[in-house]
Amino acid sequence: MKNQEIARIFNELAEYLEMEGVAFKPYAYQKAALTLENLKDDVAAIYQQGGLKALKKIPGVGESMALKIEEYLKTGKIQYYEEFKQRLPIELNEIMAVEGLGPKKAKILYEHLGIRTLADLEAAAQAHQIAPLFGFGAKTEANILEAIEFVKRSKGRFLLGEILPLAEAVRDRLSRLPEVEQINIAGSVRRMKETIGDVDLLAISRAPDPVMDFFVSLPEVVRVWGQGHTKSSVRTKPGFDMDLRVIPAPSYGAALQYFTGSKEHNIALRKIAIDLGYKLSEYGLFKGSEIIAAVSEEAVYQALGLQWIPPELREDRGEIEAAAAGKLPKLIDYTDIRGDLHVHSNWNGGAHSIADIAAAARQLGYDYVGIADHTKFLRIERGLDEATLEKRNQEIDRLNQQLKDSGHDFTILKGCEANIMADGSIDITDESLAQQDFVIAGVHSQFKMTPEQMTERVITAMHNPHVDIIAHPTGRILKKRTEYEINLDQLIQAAQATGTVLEINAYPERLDLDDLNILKAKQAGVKLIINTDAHHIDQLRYMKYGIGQARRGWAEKPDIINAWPVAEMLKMLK
Ligand code: DGT
Ligand code: CA
Ligand code: CA
Repeated sequence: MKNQEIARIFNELAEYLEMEGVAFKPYAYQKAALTLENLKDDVAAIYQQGGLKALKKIPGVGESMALKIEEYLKTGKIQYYEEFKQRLPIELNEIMAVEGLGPKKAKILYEHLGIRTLADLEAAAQAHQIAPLFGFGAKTEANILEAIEFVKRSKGRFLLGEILPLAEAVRDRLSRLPEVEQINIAGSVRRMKETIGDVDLLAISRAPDPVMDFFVSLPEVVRVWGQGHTKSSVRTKPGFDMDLRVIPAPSYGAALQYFTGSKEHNIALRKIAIDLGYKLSEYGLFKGSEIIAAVSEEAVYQALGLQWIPPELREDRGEIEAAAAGKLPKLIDYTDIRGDLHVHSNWNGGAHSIADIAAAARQLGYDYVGIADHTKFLRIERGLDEATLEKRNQEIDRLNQQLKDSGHDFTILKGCEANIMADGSIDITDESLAQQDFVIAGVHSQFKMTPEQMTERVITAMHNPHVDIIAHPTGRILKKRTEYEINLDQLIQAAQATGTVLEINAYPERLDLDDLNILKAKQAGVKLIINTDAHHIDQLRYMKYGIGQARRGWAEKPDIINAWPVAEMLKMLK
C-alpha cells in the first residue's frame, strides 16, 4: 500500500508550504494526509478502479491533490515535492521531532546555518550559533539542546500504537498457516507498554521451516537478521525488529511466561521458585530433573502458589505479592468501555461530521459519544467560539432527535475541550460552558512555567464549577516532549477535593496519564476516564491503548467512569 508513503509526503508538503507562509493550504494537506493514513482501501486500487474521479471522492482530496497522487502512483515521485526538497533539503522528520521547532524556524536554521539534520542542529547549538539568530535567543538555544537530548534518549523505541496493528496483523497471518498450531505476541507488546523495543512472537509448530520461510518473506520485512529452525529475526519497513520463536508444545506456557517478561517480574518469580526448591526457566518449572509445570502459564503460576497474573501487571510492582495473597485487582476489561467523551468533529479540526462519528461509535457498540471540539483560543485547530458552539449543539439536538425517532438507544453528548489559560481561567464564558453536557479542559499553550505556577494554573481550572475533566494532565508527548513541570500529587489531591475527573488520553503519542500516575490517582480515590482524542473515526480504536495503560495502572471498573452506565457517569460529572 502506498497510502502511508503519500501521507508522509503530504505532511512534508504541509510543512514546506508553512515555511513559505502560504495560508490554509498546509492545513488542507495535513487533513488529506490524516485521511490517507487512516484509509482502509489501497489508493492504488481506488485509482485503478475509478481513476482521478475516484481519488477526488476521498474526503479532503481535491483536483490538485488527486493529480499529485496519480503522479506518485505512476512515477513514484511528486515533482512539486521534489522541487521543495531540492531547494530546502532539510531532514524534516528529524528537525520537526525537536520540540519547539516548527517549519518556519527550520527554514531560518537552514538558510542561515545550513542545518539539515539533527546532528547539524546539535553541533550549531553547542557552538552557540543559534542564539544570535533573529527570533531565537539563548533561552531557545538551551531549550533546543534539552529537546535534542530527549529525542536521542527515546530513539530506538517505538510507540505501542505504531507497533501493535502490524504485530497483530503478522500474528493473524501466521496463525492461518496450517503448520501453526498456536501463536502469541509476547514481550512488552503483550504487556501493553507505552513504548516498545522489539516484537516477540512465540509459536507452536511441528513443521517450523515453512513457518520461518513465510515469516522472513512477509512483505513488511526489509532485512533478515537470521533464520533458523527455532528462531528468526527480521527488520520491518517501519524500522522495528520482530523475533519469531518456535517452541515445543509441552513447554509453551513456560516460554510464554518467560518471553512476556518483564525481566524484573521474571527475576522475582525465579526467586520464589528457588525458595520452593524449584528452578524456573523458559523450559519449565523443575524440581531437579522432574518437570513440575510447563504446558500453560496458569500451571506455572499455580505451582508457584500464585494466581495467574495479567501481562499488563507484570512489572514487579507488587503484583506478585498480591497474587500470592489472592488479591489481584479485577482489572478493567477491554470490553468494558461504553463510550468515548473526547472526539473532535469537523466543526473544529476533525475529519468527520458528528453524524458520521455517531455512526462509527454505534458500530463499536458504544452507548454514547461525546463531541469535545476545541474552543476559540486554539486557532490552529479552528477552535469554536460561544456562538458557533451553540449552533453545533443545535445540530447535536437534531441528530439526537433523529436517533430517538428511529428507535436507537444512543446519545450524542455535547462537550468541548476548552483551554486553560495561563492564569487558570477558561477561554470561553461560563454561560457557554453551562450549556454543555460535559467540559474537558486542558493546557495547550505556554508550557514553560515553574511547577508551582503550572500546578496552580490547573488547580484553578478544577475549581471552575463547569470543568468536569482535565485532558492529558501532564502534557507529555512521547519521544518528543517531556511532561510539563507540574506537581501531580497536588493535582490529584485537588481532583479529589473538587470531584474533577482526570483523563487517560489514549492517543498513541500521549498515553497521559501514564501507568504509574494512574495507580497514584486510583489510590487517592480519584475517578478517571479513558478517551481517545480522536480527530478521525478510525482513531476511535485507540481506546485499547488507553485501556492497556489503565490495566497497567491497576485500574478497575469503578475507577473508570466511561465503564459505567451513562446515567451514572453523567451524575458523577459536576
Ligand atoms: P522491549 O522489547 O525493550 O520493549 O521489552 P521486552 O520486555 O519485550 O524485552 P525483550 O524483547 O528484550 O525480551 C522479551 C522478554 O524476554 C522480556 O520481557 C523478559 C525475557 N528476557 C529477556 N532477557 C532476559 C533476561 O536477561 N533475564 C530474564 N529473566 N528475562 C529476560
Ligand atoms: Ca520485545
Ligand atoms: Ca526481543
